[in-house]
Amino acid sequence: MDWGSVPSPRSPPHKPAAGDHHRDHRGHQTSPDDPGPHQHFTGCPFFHRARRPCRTTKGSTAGAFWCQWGWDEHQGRCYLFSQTTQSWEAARNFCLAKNADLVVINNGREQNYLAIKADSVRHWIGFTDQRIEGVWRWVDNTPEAFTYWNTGEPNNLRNGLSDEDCAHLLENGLWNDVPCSISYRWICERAATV
Ligand SMILES: [Ca+2]
Ligand SMILES: [Ca+2]
Ligand SMILES: [Ca+2]
Repeated sequence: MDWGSVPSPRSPPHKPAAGDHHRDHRGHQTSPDDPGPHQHFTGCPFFHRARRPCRTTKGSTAGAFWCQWGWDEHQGRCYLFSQTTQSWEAARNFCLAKNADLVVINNGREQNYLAIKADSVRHWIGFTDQRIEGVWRWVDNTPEAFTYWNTGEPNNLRNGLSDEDCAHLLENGLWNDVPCSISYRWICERAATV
């Protein structure tokens, strides 16, 4: 990366790690899954972050977007990849509290991006058949136009206790249904700010 005439940074940018909790400059406790109220923005030089939003231009068609610190921007959407694990319901509530929701995968391009970012770790997505067995619905009621199920899934395999009613990304990026009470990482999605 070419920093041009910018002086050498005094310290490297902070990269949150699992279990890494700290307090930000306003005294708010933050965590990897809850970046807190920093006025930091992805895609900006780190020395720029605390001063004002910087804007990143994505290609020639998307215009300028930004996401709050801790979120990743892609095609005008912001994504938060959790560092901890929770049940599907708790993960969804986390996203809703961030004015977001569990990720809705609309097409192959979004699927490819998410599979790469998930880095072979299982993550909840916002797809469930809890209401009517076998009728899969996105959390935002997006029509089921794109699916990427693993071979033989969804199979609603009964593990003795409950149906498999919540979907997640497998290590290979394909989807599987499992009981919603299992604890996995998750991905939140919301619109980027233009
Ligand atoms: Ca989406
Ligand atoms: Ca099911
Ligand atoms: Ca399954």
